[in-house]
Amino acid sequence: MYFKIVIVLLVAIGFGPIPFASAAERPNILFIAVDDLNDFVGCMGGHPDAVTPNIDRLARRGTLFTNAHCAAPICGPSRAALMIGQHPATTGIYGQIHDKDLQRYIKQRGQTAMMSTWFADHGYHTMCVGKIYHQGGGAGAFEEDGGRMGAFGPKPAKRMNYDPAWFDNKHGHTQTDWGAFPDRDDDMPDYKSADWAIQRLQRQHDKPFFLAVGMQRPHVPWHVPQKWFDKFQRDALAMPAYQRDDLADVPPTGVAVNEAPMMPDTEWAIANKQWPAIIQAYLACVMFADAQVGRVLDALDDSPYADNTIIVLWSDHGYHLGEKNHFSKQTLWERSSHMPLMIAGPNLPADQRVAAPVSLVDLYPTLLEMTSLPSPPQTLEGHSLTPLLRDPAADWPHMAMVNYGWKNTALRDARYRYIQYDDGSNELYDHQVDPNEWHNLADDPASAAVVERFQSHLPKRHAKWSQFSRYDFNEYLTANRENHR
Ligand SMILES: [Ca+2]
Ligand SMILES: [Ca+2]
Repeated sequence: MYFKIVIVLLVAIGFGPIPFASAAERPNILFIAVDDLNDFVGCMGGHPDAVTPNIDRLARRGTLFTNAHCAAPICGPSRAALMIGQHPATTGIYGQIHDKDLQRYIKQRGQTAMMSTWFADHGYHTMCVGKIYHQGGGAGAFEEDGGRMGAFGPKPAKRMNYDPAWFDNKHGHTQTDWGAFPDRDDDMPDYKSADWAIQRLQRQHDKPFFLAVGMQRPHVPWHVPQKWFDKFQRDALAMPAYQRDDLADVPPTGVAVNEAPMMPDTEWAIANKQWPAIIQAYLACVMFADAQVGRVLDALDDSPYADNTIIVLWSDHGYHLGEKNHFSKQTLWERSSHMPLMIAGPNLPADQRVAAPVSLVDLYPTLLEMTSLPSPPQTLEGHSLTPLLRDPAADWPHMAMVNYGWKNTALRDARYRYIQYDDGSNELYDHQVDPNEWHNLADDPASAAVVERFQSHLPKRHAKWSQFSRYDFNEYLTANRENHR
């Protein structure tokens, strides 16, 4: 009794745990996704020439997770894992999944609530625009859905830099292209998505809201208006770290699994003198997306909800821009899984950085705790981030896990990245001395104890590939492997 009174007093004078919402005054949630955004963000330091003033100010407003990872290094399974709160190794959703198929999966499985529907079932008004699930609003997973506003378009009549060498018999053409297009920002889907979100922020809401805004740049094609290209001097840009013989110490299965045949590779970009142009285009798209995020943040600040809204910003995975002879996500390496994650909101400390290894699957339990909502019927595999929001140095015994296809897994702790493929071959990188993952230590006898420790954290069970998740993606990984035999 006496102890309780002391705690209450401490909280009242501001020394206690962060007081998360009581049921009566639940905060709103502004949930911002930026597609294919890696750490080329000012506050993350992934590229010295990146310009992202709006995302940077959001980071200063709250907590930036500097070692955050997706659950899968491609759009569909990453987003499904986040919204179900379970890893692909549990759900079997390893490949792309159409929104309607995700709904079918949920229905067939039963006893499972996606995050957006769970919030709607518990008193929230849920709204979505742009890309949140793989194709947008999750086929009815939000009460109001503004759609994707034209998805990755508009596109020029003729591709600007596409090379037919990327044509893949099985998958056809890639979206990959770059260059200044169209003329005006307000022709861009993300500009229209921001408009849609701004209109919702200007409304009177009589229930707490969950507003999800999914920006679609910097996903390919890297087209934005000329003015964004003009912010970067192409020939003065820093080039990502690249070592020509880097893959020599990667097991053959790793070389195969981590290949994206529909994309240019670094050797192509060098031979065709396109690498600086690609970097410029990606940075231009990032800066454009940042500007649209800024418009939404400004609208929140001008609204009655400025002081009672949790803001979360995340990307669905990272992106290689030439590192390891690779452009795209679709690898188990650090570049593909490391992405921005930041959380700001009422009663939360500002200007914090957390270096603990965290995952996008941690968001579901985090937001439930911050809003005092009950747990959904399924077991959430993530861990609430609130201890780290309260104290960035809090004990965090968890690793971040990435699944890419059946039984291919990466694990990240504060220092190392461990990768193991379905045939048992593996990679180990020490980020303390090797941030570019150039030196595979897996076969080094001195690393045996570290490898063993990571192996004890691998999933005990790998769910079989779900019939609802595109299996041609598995065939694609298998075909890659055949090519390397
Ligand atoms: Ca993506
Ligand atoms: Ca290497």
